[in-house]
Amino acid sequence: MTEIRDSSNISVQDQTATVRGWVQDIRNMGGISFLTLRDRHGTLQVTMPKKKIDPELFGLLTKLPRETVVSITGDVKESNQTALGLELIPTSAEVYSEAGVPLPMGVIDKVNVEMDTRLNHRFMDVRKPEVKAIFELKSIMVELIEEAVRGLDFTQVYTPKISAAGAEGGAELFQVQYFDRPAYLAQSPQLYKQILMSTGLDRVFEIGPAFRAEHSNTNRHVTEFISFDGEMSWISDEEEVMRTIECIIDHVLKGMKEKGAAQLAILGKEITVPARPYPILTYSECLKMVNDNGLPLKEGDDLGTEGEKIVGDIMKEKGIDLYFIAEYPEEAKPFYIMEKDGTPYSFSFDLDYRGQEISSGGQREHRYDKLVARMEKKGLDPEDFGFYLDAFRYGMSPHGGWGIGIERLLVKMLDLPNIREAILFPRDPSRLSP
Ligand code: AMO
Repeated sequence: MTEIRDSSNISVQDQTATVRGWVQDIRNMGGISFLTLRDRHGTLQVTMPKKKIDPELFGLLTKLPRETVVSITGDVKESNQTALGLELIPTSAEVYSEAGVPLPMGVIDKVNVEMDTRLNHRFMDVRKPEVKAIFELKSIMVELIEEAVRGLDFTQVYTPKISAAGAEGGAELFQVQYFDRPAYLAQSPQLYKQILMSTGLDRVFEIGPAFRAEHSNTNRHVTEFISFDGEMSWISDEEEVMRTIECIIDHVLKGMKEKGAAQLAILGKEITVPARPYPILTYSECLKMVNDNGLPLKEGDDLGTEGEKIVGDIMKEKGIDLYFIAEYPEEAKPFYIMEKDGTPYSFSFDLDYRGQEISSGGQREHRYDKLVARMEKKGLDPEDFGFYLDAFRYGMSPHGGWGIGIERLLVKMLDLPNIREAILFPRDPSRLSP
């Protein structure tokens, strides 16, 4: 019987095989025609010597529009002309779905297509091996993240994505209609992962969507991204959290090199695994670097894209890709971050990867009175956060955690030019479809 094969597991020992996929290209050279059949794993050459093929089959296969989906059965022959070392001589074929003409964009044409055109026709774009490889790597990355964090005894949790209050700043909330009242899309699991620290589930993680109504049209902001959040109890300082993320990222980078080798080869990329421990800079040190390089930021200012880049360039000269920036002014950090008493600073950090923030976190304020005071200082009404504050009134562990934007992590790892390259169907202020 003829077995179903794909381009990764076909061999001359098969003698006959059925292969399914997309017609990538057809070249008619007079007495012989070649059809390139593409499937998930690669391409296979279907060779059609006119005289040896049933005329009806020859007529069908040589006239198929590019990107038509077919199943082709034939004899497997050795060939020194093809990358696989074999070719298929067809004996029968079935057309599952004929592609329209012209195609909205090419799959193999070496012309530069605008990002917008690619995203509008993402189903075509992902047919390109180098685009598909990115999403396979993203999947491998998530598997490795989970492996690492479970190895550290974290429990996976799911928190609501429709909520009554935001945690990361009012202006960036998407409002939705929830029956007869307004609700908001979750900006992060912040409030819920902290509530869980009062339950005894004292190490939790979540990988899920986060929504930000940010009007930024940049290559690193989107309005929906996947956030990898962790929260852990019984910490004595924020460095414990930093070393935990470092351990996870180290596992991910090493694992990607191994499990993602085939996809990395398609992309022509190499992943470097930095030495540990990752250096910890302070905000004040970074501010000085930035000022010395001509960017006039003041104490308390966000380092911003430009500031982060200056620090990234200085670290790059020292051969350092990943580094923490700790002790931000409390003013620059959200209400849930613990202040460093008697100083204007806080127990907070960011993790930067080649000049871009990919994570932030810190030790949280777990003392009820201080937390309420901090909310008031930030102009928030504690009454709006009753469900959150309750968890701090009846026994809360000291804790801290982090949020990592997984697309930013992937983009930096693979040195991609735009966060949209790492999201199948990105959402930004001007894109809501497909
Ligand atoms: P923060 O707001 O810094 O912190 O977000 C954490 C990480 O999420 C990613 N990120 C984004 N990625 C793409 N597009 C965006 N618009 C976007 N906004 C954020 C970044 C960022 O470092 N609750 C805290 C985390 C914590 O303290 O646990 C938080 O959400 O990679």
